[in-house]
Amino acid sequence: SEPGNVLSGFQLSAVLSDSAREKNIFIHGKLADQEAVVILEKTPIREECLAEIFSGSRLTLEMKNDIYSTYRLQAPLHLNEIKTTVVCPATEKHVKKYLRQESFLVEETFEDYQSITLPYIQEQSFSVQWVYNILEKKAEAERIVFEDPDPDVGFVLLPDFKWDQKQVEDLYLIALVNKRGISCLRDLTSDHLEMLQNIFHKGKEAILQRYNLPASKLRIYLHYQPSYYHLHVHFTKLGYDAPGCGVERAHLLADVIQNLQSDPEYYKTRTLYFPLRADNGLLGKFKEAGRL
Ligand code: M7G
Repeated sequence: SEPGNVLSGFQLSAVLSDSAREKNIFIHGKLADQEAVVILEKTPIREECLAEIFSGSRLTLEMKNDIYSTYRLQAPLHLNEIKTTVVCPATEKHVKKYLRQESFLVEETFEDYQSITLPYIQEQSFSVQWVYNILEKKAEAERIVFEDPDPDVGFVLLPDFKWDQKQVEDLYLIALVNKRGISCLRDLTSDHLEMLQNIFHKGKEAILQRYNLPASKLRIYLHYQPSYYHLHVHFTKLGYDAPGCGVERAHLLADVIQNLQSDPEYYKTRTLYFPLRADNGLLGKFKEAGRL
């Protein structure tokens, strides 16, 4: 827990996006003279808290008409928390990542990947220091749900920071591979099948043990393009619309495994499609190359 209130000196410069339906707001500003992105999000109402909400709240009638009435309910403080994520110091890219923007679908052949995408991501991608911190137990060590320490096929499974772990309805974990230097889907060949199958099987098993959620309730996938180029797999609860789990970016791990089984070089020969947001630098590179 953080001493004091690090956000009390926050100076707002812009709202990047917000959603009344998702009950969140992404803001850009300054914290002690450093650029910062702050995400505020109201959390789901948990069934096991209902009794406490009903008995321990103050209720103010707003209107009553026939059989209809609406109230303002002041829930006990600890049930009225706002999940808050802070990125500080934030780079220009972080600010852009959270800015609401129009998207465009890119068609990337393997040649495009080598000549356009790879040079761009080698120069421009987010630091993966946070991943190394987790793998080296320098951060979030107490949050680890499962670990296979094998240096080649092993991984660390832990809650994604989008998940507050309060309810299984919006379960979201990530598996980070121990092995360094595998940046994304494009790097995968049949040499990595053992690692992928290991994540698939042991990840499902660990989630069943810890959360009592069977594989039939899980969506297990990789993103292409990811935001962070150290190979990782997303595990989310089926039916929960996790941000960014849209069909255009998600590749089911089960399909990835089968594709590599039928063609060891699958991801080095296929055209892959993915959306990029309007001011993404990579989109500019595709335009410059006349590929858009
Ligand atoms: P991605 O597909 O590279 O990018 O997934 P996306 O954020 O555009 O989906 C990276 C995943 O790692 C995301 O689901 C993030 O929420 C999560 N994540 C990012 N960071 C910086 C952290 C972190 O520091 N800790 C944890 N536990 N998860 C993170």
